Amino acid sequence: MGPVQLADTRRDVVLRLLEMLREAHGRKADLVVFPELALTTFFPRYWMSQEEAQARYFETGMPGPDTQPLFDEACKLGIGFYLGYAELTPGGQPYNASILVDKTGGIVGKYRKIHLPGHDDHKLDAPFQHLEKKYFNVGDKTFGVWDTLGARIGMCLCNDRRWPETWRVMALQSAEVVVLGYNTPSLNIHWPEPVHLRMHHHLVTLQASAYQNCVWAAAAAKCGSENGHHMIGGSVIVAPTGEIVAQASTEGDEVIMVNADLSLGDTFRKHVFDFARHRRPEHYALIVDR
Ligand code: ING
Repeated sequence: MGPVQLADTRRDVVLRLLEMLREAHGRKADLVVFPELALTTFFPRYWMSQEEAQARYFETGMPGPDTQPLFDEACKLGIGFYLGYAELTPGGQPYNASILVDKTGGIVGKYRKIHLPGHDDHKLDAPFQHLEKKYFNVGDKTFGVWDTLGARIGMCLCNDRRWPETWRVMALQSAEVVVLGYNTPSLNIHWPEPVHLRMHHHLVTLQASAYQNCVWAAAAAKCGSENGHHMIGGSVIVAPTGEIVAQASTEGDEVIMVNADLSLGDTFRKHVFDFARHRRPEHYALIVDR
């Protein structure tokens, strides 16, 4: 998905999401993966008060008036979707959240981002901020897997994909597919990182994680330049073999698709990564204890 500018309304964005949903349906897709924080610009790049952020960029209801058309169309077309958005709970708690919606337009799963990158202070000399630690709580439940749309589907969000624990917790729940959205700035504000490394780390992470956990991975970027702030593209679908089977080539609204054979993960689960036979959790305590 291409950029969302500060001036773009949720209505503008939902019209774009509807277009992509219809194109995916036309290509016989069962599930569409939209990006993280898909309804607005990536606002954690800006310093503002919690109150202002919540008033401008958070959803107090899902579906809400602006997103209801997406649920209605999905139900009419008989197609499910993953959507990332900023959630403000009825109790006033803010999360970077995602939902899994089935072919009846019902929300079957909810996830709240666990690995929040960046900082919570105002970095005055930085070209932009990355304030997820300021605007969001850490997710309140672990990575989940849901039986829907004919598969066991796990969800995560953006930075979560960089942490091996994310994938293993879902694989230990027998996930067959992991879906995620992301917003990844091209520029690293902490050290002079060559731009090509952003894409390399994004892809190598997904390829290794899909292979090591015997899952299909589908990652959807919000990318391109948002009010002059560029984010990498590279939306991709990776097979359990670790091979990239589809990758976006633009930084605009673009649908990539694969007819995923879920049994492709079986041989890896039966042999190389037969967790029951080969894993030795008695030696892994440091991962949880530290
Ligand atoms: N964005 C980035 C991501 O994990 C980041 C932040 C980029 C962290 C590169 C480390 C390296 O893709 C979000 N929203 O998590």
